[in-house]
Amino acid sequence: NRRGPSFEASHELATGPVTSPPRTVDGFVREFLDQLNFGQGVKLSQSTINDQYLALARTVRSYLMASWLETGHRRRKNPTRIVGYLSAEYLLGRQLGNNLLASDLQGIAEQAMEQCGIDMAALRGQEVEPGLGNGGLGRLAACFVDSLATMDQPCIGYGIRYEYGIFRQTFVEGRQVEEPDSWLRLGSPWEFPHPERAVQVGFGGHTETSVDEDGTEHTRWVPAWQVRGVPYHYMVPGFRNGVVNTLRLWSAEANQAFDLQTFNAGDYAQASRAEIFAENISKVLYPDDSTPQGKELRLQQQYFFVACSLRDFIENTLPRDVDLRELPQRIIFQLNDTHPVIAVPELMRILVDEKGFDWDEAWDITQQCFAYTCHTLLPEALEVWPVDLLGRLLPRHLEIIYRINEEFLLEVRDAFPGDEGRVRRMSIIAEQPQRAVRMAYLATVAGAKVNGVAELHSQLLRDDVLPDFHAMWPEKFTNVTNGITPRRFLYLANRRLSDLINETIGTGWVTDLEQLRQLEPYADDADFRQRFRDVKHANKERLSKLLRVRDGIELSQDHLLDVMVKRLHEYKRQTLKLLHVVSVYEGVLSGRTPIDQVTPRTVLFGAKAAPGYHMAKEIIFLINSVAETVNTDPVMDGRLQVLFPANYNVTLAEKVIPAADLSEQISLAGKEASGTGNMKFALNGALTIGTLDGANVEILDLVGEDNFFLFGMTEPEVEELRQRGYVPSSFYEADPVLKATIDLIGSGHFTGGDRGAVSAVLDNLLNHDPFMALAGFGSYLEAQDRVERAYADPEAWSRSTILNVARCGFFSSDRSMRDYLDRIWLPGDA
Ligand code: T68
Repeated sequence: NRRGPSFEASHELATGPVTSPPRTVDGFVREFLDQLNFGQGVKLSQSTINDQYLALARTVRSYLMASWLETGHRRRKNPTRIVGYLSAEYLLGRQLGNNLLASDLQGIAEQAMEQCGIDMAALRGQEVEPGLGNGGLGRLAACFVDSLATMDQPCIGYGIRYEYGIFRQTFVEGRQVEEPDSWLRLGSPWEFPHPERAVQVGFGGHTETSVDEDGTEHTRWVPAWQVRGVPYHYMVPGFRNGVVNTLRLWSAEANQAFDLQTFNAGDYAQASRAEIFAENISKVLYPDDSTPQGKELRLQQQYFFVACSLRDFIENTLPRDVDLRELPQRIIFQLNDTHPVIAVPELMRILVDEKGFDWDEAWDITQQCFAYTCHTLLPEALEVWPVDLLGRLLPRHLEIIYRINEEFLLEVRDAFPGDEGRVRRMSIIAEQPQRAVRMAYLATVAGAKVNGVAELHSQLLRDDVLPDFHAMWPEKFTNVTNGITPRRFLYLANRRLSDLINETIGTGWVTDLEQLRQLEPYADDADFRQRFRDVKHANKERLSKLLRVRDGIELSQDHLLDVMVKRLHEYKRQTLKLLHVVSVYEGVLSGRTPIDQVTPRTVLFGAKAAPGYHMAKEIIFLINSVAETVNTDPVMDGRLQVLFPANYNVTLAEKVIPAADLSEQISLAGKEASGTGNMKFALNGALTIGTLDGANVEILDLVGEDNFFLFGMTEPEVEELRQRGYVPSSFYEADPVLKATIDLIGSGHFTGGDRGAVSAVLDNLLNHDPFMALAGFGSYLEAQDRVERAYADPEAWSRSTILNVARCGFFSSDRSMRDYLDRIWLPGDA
């Protein structure tokens, strides 16, 4: 007779609540050893660091599991409108630390590892971050899902499980070399594959139309080929609230791994062609940031993940008994830029072709189910798909887009009779330079709401990018200023500052960041200022240790740490920062500046360039060249250091940002939609040197002019200069410091005498300078002088940094989520 519960009892156990392991050190150790023994199949004594990391991750998972299941159960019982966040990118960062923080297991886990004789820091270091995004847009998505879980708002994050994320950047002789990011190679303990929930996605083929007895037309899409979308689920835990939401990322697989007949006949390559073809779809993240690729594979990725997501929601998540007329009461799909916009014709296709709705009713439903966020202002960054490509890959969707456009243009003609120019301007189909679908227009027409990501950006969106649409539907347009999660970017990244804050005002700020206001009076408390400086100093020490091991770089801890980390883009103006560096060096070299008047400063760059972005790669080479010369020239007496650690990513950001003194946010006004790095720095007690661009405007508003180094033209001034005719060389001629700076670069001083090696960047600056770096140089240098004067007074500087922290609560992504809920997702519920 077997012991243990009877069948009924065990069945009852299986359907009862799932229980977590005991929240004790012993309980944790037991679970960890179980995971090691039964999950990894090793004993502790023989286990590798990777075994231990995987077991630790699975242990943390076990503690979160009950909450995850319970959250799912609760959501199913209580039907509300949920958020379907559709994003081609999620730049998650490492999961272990975040999940320990969310589940409040840090202390227990540390002790448990100690009991097992394991160095927890080494295990943390073993995790490879899932770099499933390029930059700001992908990181924003990760912050948003974190906030929604913390606010107990139902959300499914939908995206792509790229097998290779953003490339790993290395430098070879100062030039960027890209290596594949095989983040899954050592196992990925945070994901749950669900092949049994796979869905089919069609591509290509043709459409067939039939007419039924009462004369109604029915169209059917007959795809030429299909792939399987397999969902992988990730936990998105809220901060210590028992909530765990789900991120559902899709992986593409072939329906038939290989053709056995062909394989048996000996043609192995041919036999697995279908598999390779299908799996290519989710193979790799496109490494372009803020510029669209326009490649067929990219469109395949986009359609693949939205088709999977809509199918998943409608067939597998929505209860069977819900009438699809009620779809808008159950879901709002937020379109994270135009990448998922093909979801609009896909939903129309499902409703009309598959579910038998008539067009008008389907369109009415669809328009309530989508909202669109735009993340750019660069006209060249607005995605368009040539109709021939789209028609070949998704013939039915193209027909649907044509019909949407036809009916939309009727509406335009109705609203603006006789204005054919306007009709042409607003058409979803561009005629020049080739017939193409303007995805931003499609999103604007279909979306219930359209939002920009900072006040200035939303205004420019209304006035410059989509003015005709704004004239037609002013109430559609709104703003939601971006935010960042205080859990990862303050609590986790800056433990020392968090401890100081907790001790001073309590821990309420973690989920209510405006509470940081209570720190304001402490700006005038000398003791507090000293402790604040101690924190900064300790963070610099931590960064210094990391860079020594990671990059073999030495960071001087008594320097002003001046940081510019973000994707490399001309509009962000890394070259302007570099011109400043070279001007300081040139000043000493030429004897204009006595060396003892140079503020000891370390300038730290972090930036990846899109592999195909030639100018950006040249700028990287120039930064590395300048760094090598300046760092080793004895004339500088070690007072100016330029560091450029390779492969800037979320993991490095978490170490760099808390150590920074100065945050460089120097894009040309009207180009950076928002920026979110700017918020992270301010919240960690760095002061900003910046232009009136993106969210800088709002940071300045909140922290006050005395606590922000403002410089440069406003957006209208930029436009005015462009109208007048911008001649960059006239600035070069008129400013002797600028001239000497550029001449020094041009002389080949930084490139071993090779002038050709820098000519592309210099020619571009002197003859085109599309982002007006030369026009900005004078006021930028003047602002840097103000920085140095301010830094010379540590007490006043500390006061400003404390006020920055105290006044930046607004930039919590929890507040962004509140705004989305109030203005877009659940308006009228408030
Ligand atoms: C960024 N955009 C904005 N795009 O540049 C930044 N683009 O100002 C803003 O703060 C951030 O979005 C969040 O709103 C991007 O990051 C991309 O990454 C991207 C990726 C693929 C194609 C186009």
